[in-house]
Amino acid sequence: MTERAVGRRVFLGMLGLGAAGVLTGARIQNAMSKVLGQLTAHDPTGLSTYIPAAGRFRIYSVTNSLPHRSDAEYQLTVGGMVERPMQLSFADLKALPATHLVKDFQCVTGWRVAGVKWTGVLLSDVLDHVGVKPGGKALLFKSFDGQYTESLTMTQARRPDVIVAYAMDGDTVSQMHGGPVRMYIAPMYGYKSTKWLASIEVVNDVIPGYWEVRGYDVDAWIGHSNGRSDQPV
Ligand SMILES: Nc1nc2c(c(=O)[nH]1)N[C@H]1C(S)=C(S)[C@@H](COP(=O)(O)O)O[C@H]1N2
Ligand SMILES: [Mo]
Repeated sequence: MTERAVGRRVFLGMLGLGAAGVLTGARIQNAMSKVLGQLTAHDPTGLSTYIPAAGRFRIYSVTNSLPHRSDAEYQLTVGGMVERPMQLSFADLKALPATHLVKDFQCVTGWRVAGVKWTGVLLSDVLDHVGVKPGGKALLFKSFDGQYTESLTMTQARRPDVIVAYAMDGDTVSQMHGGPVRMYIAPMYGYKSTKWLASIEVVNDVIPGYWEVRGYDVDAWIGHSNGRSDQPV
């Protein structure tokens, strides 16, 4: 495949973004060169992941860019209404018990990727690690893209299919997919799963996230929200 053909296909993939973040102008060039740089540097043969097709991920970023943190510099800040506020490095997260899930990923715009392998730390294990104070009833997630936020109730957060993910399909979570660390909230539409996760704050009430103040349901159960009837995950 020629370099030109690769670029075209990646470009077409990005056009599949829909309302959730079309890359434009100079920013396309910037994001494209990063994507292509990443492909050639780390994944010269794995191109099919990025080619738009049924059953494939689309890459979304509301900031029109792909923020970067290396594994070595990564820190997850966990604070708010907790006994022991802390910063967890990539190594700290990997030292906590690992949870493996094999589950679909479903976006509210309709695309679904079947049987994705996810590895990470149960969010409930992270919460136990820091100790939730009485009155801590919800969570606020923030991205190091500086814009994206999300929310969960404490009950939702403690489900066994909600993880702080550091690996995906047998590799680290790529920059495009929100690495080094992103959320994966299996039973809810993809917008609940914050990419480029910077912080988790325990709060006393749900604070609607980026897409939720723009009209999507706060409780984003797959098949039971947003007027859709997809098969639950
Ligand atoms: N920081 C951040 N997280 C995000 C988004 C985003 O634009 N920025 N998009 C959300 C949406 S709508 C979906 S469907 C998934 C897409 O994940 P992917 O880009 O790895 O396919 O990420 C979610 N998390
Ligand atoms: Mo989405």
